Amino acid sequence: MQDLASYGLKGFEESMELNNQIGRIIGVNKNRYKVLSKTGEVIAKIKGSYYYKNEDKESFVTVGDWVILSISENSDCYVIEKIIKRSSYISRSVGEKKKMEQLIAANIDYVFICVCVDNDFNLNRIERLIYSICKDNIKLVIVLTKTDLVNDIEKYVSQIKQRINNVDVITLSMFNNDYLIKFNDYLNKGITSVFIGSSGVGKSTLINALYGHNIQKTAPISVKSQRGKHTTVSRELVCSEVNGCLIDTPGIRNFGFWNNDDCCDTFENINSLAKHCKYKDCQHLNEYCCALKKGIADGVISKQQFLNYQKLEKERLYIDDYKIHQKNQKNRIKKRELDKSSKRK
Ligand SMILES: Nc1nc2c(ncn2[C@@H]2O[C@H](COP(=O)(O)OP(=O)(O)OP(=O)(O)O)[C@@H](O)[C@H]2O)c(=O)[nH]1
Ligand SMILES: [Mg+2]
Ligand SMILES: [Zn+2]
Repeated sequence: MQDLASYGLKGFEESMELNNQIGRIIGVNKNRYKVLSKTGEVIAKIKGSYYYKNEDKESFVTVGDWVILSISENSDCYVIEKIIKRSSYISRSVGEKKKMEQLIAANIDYVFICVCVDNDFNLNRIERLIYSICKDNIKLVIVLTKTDLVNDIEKYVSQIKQRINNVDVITLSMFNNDYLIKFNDYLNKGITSVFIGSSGVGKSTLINALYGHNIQKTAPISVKSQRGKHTTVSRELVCSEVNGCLIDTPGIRNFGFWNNDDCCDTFENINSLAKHCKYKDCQHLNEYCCALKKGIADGVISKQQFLNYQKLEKERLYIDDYKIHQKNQKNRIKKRELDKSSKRK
């Protein structure tokens, strides 16, 4: 029997039918899901009617989801009947023309943003990740990996602290024995964490160490490109008694914005300064008495941060418009179908 509390199950009190069970998605492979239920690991599919009603099939169920499974007595296939309301989740946008939300992980407490101190280190990208991920119920922590490759790690930490508000930074090298202790303040039984970052930064190596066994494949980075080889190809959740549930993800370098919560204060300094612009609708371009332009000239905010802010705000507005457009389009199609069927009657 599996102890689902150590897999992060908290106070679930919904009544279930006799032949149903609760389980957590621990792996996704196309439309088959690896689920951990109290009797062990099983493979399940989503209930047909549920599946066909939803258009964004790939983003439908994700690692970390809690689900209700039905167990048929005369077949060995388990069916996902329902997804239990998520306490939190992170997602990104994928696709070029037709944008879609891709869920990355659900019911998580921590996101560890892993950044390697070599050519992976880029403040704009770290800021983008934070801005795109920040959510009410999730704590974000930056993990600077492979510190053995540089002599002046504090330089990297202070650059982050200068640019990003209120963020914890962990620095570590797998060649230094103290790195596991650095997670003591965060990880515990029943806590769920997801590790994201570019390929080759050492996510799987770290997860193996926190888990206590080599469960995730790792590989050296390519000598030619100095980048990772995308060794991890799917998202997977493993559970350790001491460090809770750990979700490994494939390397993601570009993280497209989809949504964040109002709690997001990534650009708090810029937003509060912008309130002092003379014009309410100031675009911070060449307007008279623009507080942001003055802020840059006076060195109160950095030009790089301002440019990154503009880029991300543009992307956010585009995605917001896109979502409204998509919703209207769906409503129009629905209405047309309803009209057609009422004419037939
Ligand atoms: N120098 C150094 N190398 C490390 C450290 N941690 C991991 N590595 C090496 O970095 C390489 C890539 O590590 P992985 O754990 O596979 O990286 P990953 O982030 O999981 O990569 P993907 O699965 O492709 O996303 C491996 O050869 C590791 O041995 C470290 O602290 N220092
Ligand atoms: Mg990996
Ligand atoms: Zn302005």
